[in-house]
Amino acid sequence: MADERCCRISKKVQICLAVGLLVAVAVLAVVGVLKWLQRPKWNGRGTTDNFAGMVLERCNVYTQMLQPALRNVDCQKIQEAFKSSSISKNPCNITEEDYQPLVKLTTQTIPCGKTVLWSKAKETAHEYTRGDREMFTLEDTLLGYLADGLTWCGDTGTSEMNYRSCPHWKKDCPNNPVSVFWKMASRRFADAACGVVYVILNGSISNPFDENSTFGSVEINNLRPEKVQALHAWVIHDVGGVPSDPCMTSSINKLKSITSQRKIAFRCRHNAGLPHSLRI
Ligand code: JS2
Repeated sequence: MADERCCRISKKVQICLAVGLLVAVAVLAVVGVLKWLQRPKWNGRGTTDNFAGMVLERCNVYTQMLQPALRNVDCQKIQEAFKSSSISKNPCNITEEDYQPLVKLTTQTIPCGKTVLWSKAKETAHEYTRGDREMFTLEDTLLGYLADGLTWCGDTGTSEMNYRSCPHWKKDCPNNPVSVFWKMASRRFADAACGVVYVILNGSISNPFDENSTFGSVEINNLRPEKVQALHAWVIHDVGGVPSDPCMTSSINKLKSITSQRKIAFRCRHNAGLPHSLRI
């Protein structure tokens, strides 16, 4: 009798354990699927927090304080145009056309002889133009100032920016909002340049001129020989000095040959640290 009861109890315990196990497996499976569904869609970082607010604030600072000549620019419209460039669009199929409304609202003329390009020397270039407000890197123009350092992307089927992830140019796709923007902006910046154009290069790396860089693949090829008299390269190296003249390296000679083929005069100077003026 006691054996029978004991057997019934152990059967109940076994059934309870089996049901509990099944429930646990089901819960784990649901959690796993939810996590998989919520995983970031892309490999790049998501839209910068408060993207639209940052664009509006930067636009106001630039047009009211840094370049008051642009004080009549409509920053609200610029904010809207920037958002609309990628909102509800496939972030791997962005085109330069998507930025045309923004470009039209941020049109700006840079005087001849005031364009500063750079490659692997962003901070040095900006340190220079912060000291000489008459000279402009792309990031010193309104369009570049709005976007510098920011990330943004949307997605089809939603009117929200994607703050979780955006496409990485290599791991996901090249025609993402940020890469297309900088290629378009760099191309336009170089195309509009006139007079003597300056470029600041990094003499502390083995290859100061890289044909695959934005400078080497986009900007150098969009300088117009009929408007640009010369390209003056400044190769800036660490104060520790360099054993030989960085202007005589194969890398710089490659740049020289490209400018020569494009009928643009070329000059190279090198300096340990920032020169007091690029214009010598
Ligand atoms: C700025 C960004 C971002 O002459 C310069 C600038 O006009 C720039 O637009 O393109 C040139 C620098 O590009 P390069 O030669 O590839 O040098 P790098 O040091 O490798 O800089 C890569 C970034 C160029 C485009 N770019 N420029 N601010 O926030 C920014 N994000 C990207 N992708």
